[in-house]
Amino acid sequence: NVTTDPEALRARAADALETARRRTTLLTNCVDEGELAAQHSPLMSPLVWDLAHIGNQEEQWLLRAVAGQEAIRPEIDPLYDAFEHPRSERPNLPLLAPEEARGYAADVRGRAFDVLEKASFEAAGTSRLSRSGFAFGMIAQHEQQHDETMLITHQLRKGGAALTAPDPEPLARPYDGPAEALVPGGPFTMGTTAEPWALDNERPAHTRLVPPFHIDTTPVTNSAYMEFVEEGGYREQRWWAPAGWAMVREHDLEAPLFWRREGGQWLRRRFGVSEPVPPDEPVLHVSWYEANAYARWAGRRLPSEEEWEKAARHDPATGRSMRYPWGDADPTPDRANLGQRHLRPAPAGSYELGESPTGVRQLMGDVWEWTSSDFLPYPGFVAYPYPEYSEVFFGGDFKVLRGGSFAVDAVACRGTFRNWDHPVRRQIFSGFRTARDAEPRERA
Ligand code: AVJ
Ligand code: FE
Repeated sequence: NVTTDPEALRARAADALETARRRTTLLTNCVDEGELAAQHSPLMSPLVWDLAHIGNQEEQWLLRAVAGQEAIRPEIDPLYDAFEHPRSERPNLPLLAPEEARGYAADVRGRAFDVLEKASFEAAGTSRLSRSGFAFGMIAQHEQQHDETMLITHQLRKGGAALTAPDPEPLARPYDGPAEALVPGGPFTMGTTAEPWALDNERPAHTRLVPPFHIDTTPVTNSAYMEFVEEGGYREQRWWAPAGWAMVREHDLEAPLFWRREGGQWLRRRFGVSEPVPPDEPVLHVSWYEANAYARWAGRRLPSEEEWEKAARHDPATGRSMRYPWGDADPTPDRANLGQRHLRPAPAGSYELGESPTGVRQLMGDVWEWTSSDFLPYPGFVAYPYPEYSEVFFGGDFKVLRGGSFAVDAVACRGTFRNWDHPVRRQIFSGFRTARDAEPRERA
C-alpha cells in the first residue's frame, strides 16, 4: 500500500481529487441556485460557501504554499476563512454567486492538475508536502470533509428529497453473534508515522498500555436506544452530565434529532423523506451527551479513544496495529459503508468481511462513533502543515469521534483517523457503541 512509485502516486492523487469533485458536483447541482445560496440552518453555511471555500483552500495551500503561485483572487480569502466568520453570518457576506463559485473552483482545480502533472514524487529531495503526494491527499480529504458537511446541510434542508441513493443490502439473517467482544490488555501502537496521507493529529505512532475491556460488536441500534427513550431516559437527571442535562431541559429534548412521535410510533425525517425509525439500524444524530447518558443507563460507558483504536487496529495474533479492522487493504464496498453510496447506515451486524480479529463489526463507516475522550495531541505532535487544521482545537472543548459514517469517503477513513466536535452536536452523522472494563480474572 505504501508505494513510492511516482506514477502510482500521481494516479492515486488524481483519482482522489476527481472522486471528491464528482461528489461536490452532485451535492451542489441537485438544488437550484436559490437553494445553493440560502441558509438551510443557522448551524450550517450556505452550500455555495462550502463550494468556494473548497476552491479557496486548494488555492491557498496547494497553488500558493506548495507550488509557489501568485494569488488568483486574494481579496476573497477573508470571506472563506472559517475562523473569520461564524457559519450563522456567512449568508450575509458578499459571497461569490453560484456560477462564479463553480468557475473559481474549476479554475483552481485545473491549475492543481497542472501542478500534479509536473510534480516530482522522487523520495529524495522532495519536501514533506510533496512526498507521497501528501499535499494532494490533504486537499482531497479536505474537500471530502466539506462534502460530508454539505450532506449534513442537505439533511437539515426542508422540502422534498434532492438526493437519492439505493439502500444498503438488508441482512440475509439477523446478526446473531456475541453482543460484545473482549479486547485483550497490554501494549498497542496508537497513531501512525508511516501512513502517507495521515493528517497531523494522527501522528506519530506511539505505544499505549490499554487494560482489557469489552466493547459492543455493533453500534447501538435505534431499537436499543428507543428503550432508553421509552423508559424515560430524557426525564431522569441521573444519567446526564450536568451540561447535558441543561441541554435537555433548555431544548426539551426527548429523542435523537429528526425523530418525532406520531400516533404511538416514532418517525424520522431523512433527506426529505419521513419514515418509521428502522429498529435494526445504528442510531444516528445523537450528541455526545445523549450517547453518554444512554451508556450510563445501560450500566456501561463510552469507550475511550485509545480503546476504540485498539479494537479497530490491534491484531492479537501478531501484536501489530493494522490500518483497518480487516487488515491493511483499502476499504471496499463489501467491507464498509462509506462514500455516500447509501444515504443511511446499514443494519447493525452488516459487513462480516469488515470484522476485526476480536469480532467487532462496522468500526469503519455507517456512523461516526463518539468516544469518551477529549481531542488532545499525541505525544510528539507537530502541527502540520498549519496550526489551524488541528492544533487550535486541542484542549477540552471537543470530544473525539472515530470510524467514519456512510458520508465519509475512503480517502478520509482509516483506523487512525480522528474527528472531533462539540459534545452538544447532533446534526452530524453520529452514533456510538458502548464498552465496559473487563473483569480482573480476564486480565491478560
Ligand atoms: C475535522 C471535520 C472537524 O469540518 O471542521 C474542514 C475538517 N477542517 N476544513 C471540520 C475541516 C478544515 C473539520 N473536522
Ligand atoms: Fe475547511
